[in-house]
Amino acid sequence: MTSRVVPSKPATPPAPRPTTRNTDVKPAQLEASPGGKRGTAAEAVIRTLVQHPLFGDGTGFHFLSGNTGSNEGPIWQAIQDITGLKGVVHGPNEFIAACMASGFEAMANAAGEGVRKIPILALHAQIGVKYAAAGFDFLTRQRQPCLLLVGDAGRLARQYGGHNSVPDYPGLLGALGIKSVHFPVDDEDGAWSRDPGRLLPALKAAMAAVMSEPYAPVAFILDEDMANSRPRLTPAVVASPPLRGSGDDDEAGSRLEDGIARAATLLADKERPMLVLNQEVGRSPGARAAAEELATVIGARVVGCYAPGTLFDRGHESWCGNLSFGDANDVEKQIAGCKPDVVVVVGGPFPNNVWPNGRAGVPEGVPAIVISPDPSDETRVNLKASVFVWANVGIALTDLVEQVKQRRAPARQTVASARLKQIAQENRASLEARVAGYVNHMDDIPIHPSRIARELATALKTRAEDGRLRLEDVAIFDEALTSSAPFLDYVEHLGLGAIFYYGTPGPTLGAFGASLGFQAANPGGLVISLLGDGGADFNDGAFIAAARENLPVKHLLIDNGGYELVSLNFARDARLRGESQEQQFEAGCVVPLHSQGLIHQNRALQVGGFVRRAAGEPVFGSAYIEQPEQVGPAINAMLDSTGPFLLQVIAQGTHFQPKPGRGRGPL
Ligand SMILES: Cc1ncc(C[n+]2csc(CCOP(=O)(O)OP(=O)(O)O)c2C)c(N)n1
Repeated sequence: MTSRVVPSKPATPPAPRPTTRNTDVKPAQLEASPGGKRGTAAEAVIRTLVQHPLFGDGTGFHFLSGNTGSNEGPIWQAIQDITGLKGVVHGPNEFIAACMASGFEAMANAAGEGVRKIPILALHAQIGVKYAAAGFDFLTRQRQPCLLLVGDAGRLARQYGGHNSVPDYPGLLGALGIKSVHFPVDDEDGAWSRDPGRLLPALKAAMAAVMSEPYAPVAFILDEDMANSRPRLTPAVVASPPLRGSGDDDEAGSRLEDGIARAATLLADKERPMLVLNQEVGRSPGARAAAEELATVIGARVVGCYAPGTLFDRGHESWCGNLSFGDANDVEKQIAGCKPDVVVVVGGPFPNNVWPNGRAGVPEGVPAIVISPDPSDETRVNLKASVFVWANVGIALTDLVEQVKQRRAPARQTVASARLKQIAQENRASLEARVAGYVNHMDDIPIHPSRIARELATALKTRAEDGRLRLEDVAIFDEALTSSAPFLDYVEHLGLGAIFYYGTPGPTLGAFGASLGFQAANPGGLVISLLGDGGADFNDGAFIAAARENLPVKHLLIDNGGYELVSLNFARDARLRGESQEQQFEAGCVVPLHSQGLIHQNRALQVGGFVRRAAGEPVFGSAYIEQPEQVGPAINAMLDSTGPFLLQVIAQGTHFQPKPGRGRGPL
């Protein structure tokens, strides 16, 4: 394929720019004073947090990001004094900081041992929370525990009658999916209690909320003047709550037992069960192993819903991939296409975990079992659960497998095993067919995403085979959107299932920040961030964080010169209007969403601007390529680099690439 709009094409691959570790970037380590320095209320808050094992290691944070405004001087002062900034990764803005926190949580709690580390975001009430709102979408959509530590102008602002410029601040947070606890405490009668003795109980309440299932971000909002007061409080010790379903509440225990018994009975004689997994599986102890065993025992088709993490063995015979979201009834259509006779929804409802679109997802007449720690999931999105199991999904699934085994006739296992073989064969055949289709595009100019995907997967496989890396140490954050499909296909095709392959939870374009959070949670790991040029437009600030903090993420930018996904949506709208194929294509080519113009940002040059002060050398490795034969060498240079790296590949849009004679010509 050729295009008139491809700019200059260097004949030989450009030499990659230097890739050195910027070890001299950080200033000398600040001295930590774990006991505090100034006796402020803010110090009591920070000391209470860092001594809790979910938030810190006693001296510093596991991960704290954010960005300050005018109202939390005492909080940042306390962070610096007490921790010496240990665990702090400064967010260049609140949006990026929120995405980083999301990535950190996803990676830090992915080992199947449950929630081990909770990130903290320190923000400014007036503006910071608003700037972070798009990043909160990552956190709330994935039901991630994250503590927001918000500094508020408080009394000062109220004196001017301009409290946060939002009349209902808790309501604003609530609408964004965030519960909040405030200090001073807003008493029932509308008075503000400023009793310092109530500060740490309020903090404890926020910590308990963020540590408890169902997980979600929780804000603790502290007025500046209170943070700055000196009540000389002793830091509080806060207990971690038990998982839902593991406590010693007899009534809850027998309700759980009853629910599991009914679910097991329903499953025992089904022919075509389907398992829909959500992200709760990833962060619940034992849930993944139990889900895999359940799938084997009942011969289920397994799909991921809002489940971007590696929450299931992608090499398992039952694995059918992630559901896709586009039209409102997509999930329903895909599930109906499998003709299930029962659907088990694990860890949250669908099609949308947080803001339901009102569609049940499970086709009419098919019984559904919903397992979730969130009681509102029983009826969310109009899903009428035949059985609802209210518990941590690891606890529930582990019990459920045992109960199904006890209830089921032995001959059923033979049937289930045969069905699994058939599911695996079907999936393998369609994967092979897709890969065969990619082969035709290997030499395309502009470069086809499948060429990049094949080179990347091959390079990782080669390095794993010759011992240069362990696949278990590799994470891919995939926000390549319309360029994404071949990446996961090649990872599966080449048997690289051990890679932590994380599809974006969307719709926020936050991969840059989230991948930095991955790296912060796994400093020795190899993190590859796949993203588009549209995504890059929103995330420039993450380059700053990567360079300053020396977070050596490999950013692989697939630059198709347009907003293909948005264009696809425009084409869909044309289809819904009843327009012809030709008209749908024209609708998708709308400029500038699909510009493919001659002038664009050479981001490889851009990140070359991050230099060591002493020598003026770039600290951010980079390369910019346009030719298919450059892809392999550039990917190797990227993987060989020790610091942050940006590889920008000028690629084709797979749906709306301007064809010769149509679309935009040279400017
Ligand atoms: C923060 C944010 N703003 C706007 C959007 C709307 N949006 C969805 S996809 C998209 C374009 C993405 O373009 P690109 O990353 O190049 O991927 P492509 O669609 O070309 O595959 C935009 C702007 C969004 N998801 N997130």
